Amino acid sequence: SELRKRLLDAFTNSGDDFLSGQYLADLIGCTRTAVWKHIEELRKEGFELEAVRRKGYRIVKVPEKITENEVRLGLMTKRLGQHIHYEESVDSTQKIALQLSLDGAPEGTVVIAEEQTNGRGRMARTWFSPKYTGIWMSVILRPQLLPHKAPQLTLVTAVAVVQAIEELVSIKPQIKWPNDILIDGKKMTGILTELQAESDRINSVIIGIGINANQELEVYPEELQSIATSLRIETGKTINRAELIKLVLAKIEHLYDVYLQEGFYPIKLLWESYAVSIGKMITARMLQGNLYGKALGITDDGALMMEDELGKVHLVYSADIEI
Ligand code: BTX
Repeated sequence: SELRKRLLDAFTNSGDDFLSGQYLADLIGCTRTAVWKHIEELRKEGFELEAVRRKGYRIVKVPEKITENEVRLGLMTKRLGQHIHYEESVDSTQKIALQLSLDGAPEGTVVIAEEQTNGRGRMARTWFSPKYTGIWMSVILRPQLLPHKAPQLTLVTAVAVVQAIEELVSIKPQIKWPNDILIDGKKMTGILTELQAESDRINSVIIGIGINANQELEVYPEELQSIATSLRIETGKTINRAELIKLVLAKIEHLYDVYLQEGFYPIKLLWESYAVSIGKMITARMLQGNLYGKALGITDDGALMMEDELGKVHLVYSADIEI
């Protein structure tokens, strides 16, 4: 906001000096309570502020940002991430990536933002994407595949993200069909695949990945606190987001190549090895209604196979799963 900007400008100009609440209130034309609220907001964004009675506030640490050079240095890919668009704040990286793809951006173009004000989930849901703490990115792929295969790329991506996390922090997350990555049943990553296609060919697939990296539990809105988690919450450590981005891009590129050359089968095996629901009784919530049954596995197309109580096997292509 405009007030926040002026507050930060004031701190920029004050260097190591403390600024009192009253001084700040006069400067930006609001109450001291409002100043205090803005300070709390800055803390949630990762700023560390020292507060001393009768002196006021000063900034002792600014949040870490993802820099272009940091991502470029040591990036081990040939295509993914060769073109990266960085944004401080966007409504949704998916929207920017879609526009870039319509403008002819090459395969592998990536959009990364520090914050999304209108991050998107599936089925018009929202994805909470607070500033400086997560990985909010969209990757443009242009596979020569029939459009109905595009959902498989969600599963390719899910395996890639899990492998990257395993390698970086030695935790083994689980995948919940089709697109959730969980730690101990809590959602740590969401993947959204959006397709631009004609009837028989894909123009682009835009893969949106949202990874909760460095959030503390308090920053989540109340309704998410019981269902969401971050790598920081799980490991107690601050994650270097640029490192994780590089790893994720490298793993996606590798698995995407395997997929293009050998088909879905090798991906399916990997995916099943991380899947949390296989063999369990689950409820699939779909537009047509709910289905209760045992999750058997996924088909070679990436659909979920479920056996109902009468022993009949159903294929589920789009649903929310409850375990
Ligand atoms: P989804 O529809 O499976 O999940 C959305 C649901 O997850 C929400 O309704 C809410 O309950 C919960 N949720 C929202 N935010 C979070 C969060 N930060 N952590 C855990 N749970 C949450 C999942 O959709 C797909 C999300 C993709 C997000 C990426 S970020 C980069 C790209 N740009 C964009 O706008 N979306 C994608």
